[in-house]
Amino acid sequence: MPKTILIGAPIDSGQRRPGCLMGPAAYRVAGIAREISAEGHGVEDWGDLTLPPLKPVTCPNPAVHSLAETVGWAEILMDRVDDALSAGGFPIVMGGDHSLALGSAAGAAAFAARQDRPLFLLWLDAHSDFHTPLTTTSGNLHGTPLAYIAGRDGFDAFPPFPAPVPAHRICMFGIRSVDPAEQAAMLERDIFINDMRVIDERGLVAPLREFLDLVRREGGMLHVSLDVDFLDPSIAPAVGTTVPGGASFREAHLVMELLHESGLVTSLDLVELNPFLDDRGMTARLMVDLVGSLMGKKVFDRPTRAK
Ligand code: Z70
Ligand code: MN
Ligand code: MN
Ligand code: MN
Repeated sequence: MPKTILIGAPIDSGQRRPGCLMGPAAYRVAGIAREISAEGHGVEDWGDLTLPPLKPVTCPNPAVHSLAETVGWAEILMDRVDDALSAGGFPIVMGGDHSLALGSAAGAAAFAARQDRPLFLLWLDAHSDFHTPLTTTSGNLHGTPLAYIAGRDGFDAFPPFPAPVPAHRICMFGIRSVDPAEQAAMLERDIFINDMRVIDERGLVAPLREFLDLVRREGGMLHVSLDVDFLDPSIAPAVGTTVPGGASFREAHLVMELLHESGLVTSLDLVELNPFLDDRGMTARLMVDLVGSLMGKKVFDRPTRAK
């Protein structure tokens, strides 16, 4: 495993409720660096990014807010995630709301394109985040990154996505809140849509393994974007929009353990943690604990079973 590079992205502008900008500090207080080094990995903390000077941008949809800030964050994140990968690192972007993935995934895509490797996306989220700036009705750009990654139109204000990710290389996992415009666009494409209905019926191991097998067969890089609301709000209350019926403590850890065993994950986002809404740090701690599982922490250290 390459050394982990922590990148703080104190971003609030992709939605309307303040607090996510405290996320990076909360992850550090909850011991994210210690958790990773305890698994025997090197860790570097590159500190928190700052917003570059804003450029004038426009959008025909009057609902959209904070477009210039969101573009500025995307540009700097794209550059830094690409830098971290180019330095041979495993970047973990500590958010910040989910609009940060407009930049982190673009950085991973730029790097993957130079390596001539396909990029895959695993979206662990209650939401599909498949709006474009033209279709969003809330105007919250944290609901758009997956559409940008998939190469949908409407992102003229943003840098062109380096190598749009074909739908069959995108896997949504845990979704249970999809707007009509998103649903229509998703149905036109061949995305792996593992909503809660699928997970209830099949469990999560089989659908996740199918996707990971594809990543392995195609020699891909895998960017994982973990939204706090993937988790059930009873165990992860520190999030602006709580959606009932999320992943349990055990399911979430199992996902992370399977990802660790696959050895395929090359970059990670931790998004939507709002420490102002947390209950004595329980959500920040759980997210850090999940990072531990992704880095190899096991409840009981048995030899890895053949897949
Ligand atoms: C809705 C919208 C959203 C959270 C993403 C929700 C978007 N589809 N909310 N993550 N927490 O406003 O576009
Ligand atoms: Mn650079
Ligand atoms: Mn999200
Ligand atoms: Mn979400």
